[in-house]
Amino acid sequence: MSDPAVDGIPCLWMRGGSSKGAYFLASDMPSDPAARDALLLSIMGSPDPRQIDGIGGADPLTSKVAILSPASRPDADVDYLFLQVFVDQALVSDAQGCGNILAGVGPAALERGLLAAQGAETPVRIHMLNTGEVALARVQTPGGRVRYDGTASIDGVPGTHAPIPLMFQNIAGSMCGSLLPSGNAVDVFDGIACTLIDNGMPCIIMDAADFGLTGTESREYLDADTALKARLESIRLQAGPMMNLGDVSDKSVPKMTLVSAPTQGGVINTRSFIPHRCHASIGVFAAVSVATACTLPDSPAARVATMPSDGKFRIEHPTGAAEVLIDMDATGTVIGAGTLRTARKLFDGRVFSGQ
Ligand code: NQM
Repeated sequence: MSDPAVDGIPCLWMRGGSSKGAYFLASDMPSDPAARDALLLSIMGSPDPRQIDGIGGADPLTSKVAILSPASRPDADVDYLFLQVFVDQALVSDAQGCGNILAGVGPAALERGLLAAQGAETPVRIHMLNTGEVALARVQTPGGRVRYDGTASIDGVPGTHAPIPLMFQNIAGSMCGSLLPSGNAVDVFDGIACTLIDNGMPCIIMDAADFGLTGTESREYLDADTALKARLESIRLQAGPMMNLGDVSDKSVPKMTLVSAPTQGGVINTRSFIPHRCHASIGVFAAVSVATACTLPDSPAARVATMPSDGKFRIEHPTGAAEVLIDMDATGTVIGAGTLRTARKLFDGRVFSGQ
């Protein structure tokens, strides 16, 4: 392999949903995971709170990586491995997926020739290696090229872009083995009622009021509340093993999500910690997991939610709301989910590691 410090590596820098990350082909990366992770830390500039010596944006939401390869199963078009590069720790984790970076996978796979465009819209079946499930993305491809401009908007991202609808099935227990890995809709840790849930993302759902909060506090205000963060971390470390995630001290899951009554006509309001910084909005799979928690009568989420009549769950967050479509069977069990995202190609070139 050529020297990444001297020759660089082909890299697509893209916004996916409300996150931003580097998209690589697996064939351009070291095959040894330890060597790959060391390279990614160097490329992103971690560990450093400012990531000044790398391309990361000094925020967990802009320190993300997608690694693409030809599909390894017949019902998919592309394999996608998500890696979270920690900002201020020398850690790279595959212990979660990412539905926002997922939005850029279809466009990136088309740009890199992993599949061919099919008419004005190309369906892309994405095998999410972190969880083993397949998502379906629809990418606008008029004239055989990916179209990024359009009229769709998502909260947390300025302007409008081409829509990329994402559909998911069988995501319950994606990392925890089952939707409610503890076997309960509610568990109590440190006196706080918690729903431990995984419908695409391991999350712990708690009522903001149980922490003396309204749930409408700003991201900055909550991020400065070190006492709150210590309480959340205590619960997270106790709940992680019960969610079949083992010791989660070095993992970016489970996400810690405070819920409260909606204030903008949505279903529920959220402040999601991912897990140590408050999210500027909310993750895609985290929003699906919160929406699913709203359907569990005993959950802290159900206590504050206003249920929709049409399956459209508007999950409010610090910069607006994320709309999640929830498909339920006759017994009220959630069997599928979907959401609308957009993505944009920002830069295509070669990225260099340190020496
Ligand atoms: O939950 C942030 C994001 C995410 C993950 C995080 C995501 C998801 O907003 O599917 O999208 O929870 O770390 O990109």
